[in-house]
Amino acid sequence: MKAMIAFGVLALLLVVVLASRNIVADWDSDSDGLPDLWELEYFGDLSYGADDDPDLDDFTNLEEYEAGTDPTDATSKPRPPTASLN
Ligand SMILES: [Ca+2]
Ligand SMILES: [Ca+2]
Repeated sequence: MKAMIAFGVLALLLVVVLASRNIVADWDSDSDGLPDLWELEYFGDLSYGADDDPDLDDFTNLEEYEAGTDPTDATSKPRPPTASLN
């Protein structure tokens, strides 16, 4: 019986930890559409916004975030839309 309770508590703790990790990963304290962790990883602070383009590659931070490219490296940018022949 004790083992089952211990297992239940452990399972509950695991769920809480996993849920909080997701919340932390998506946390956007300045509400600019860019998760804080992403901004801190690339810029070291939260000073840039979603529409800024600090590496001047013509893609906004939001576009780079969604594409998974480096917003501080002009050679790392989302794939340009392919031209379609009509
Ligand atoms: Ca950019
Ligand atoms: Ca870039």
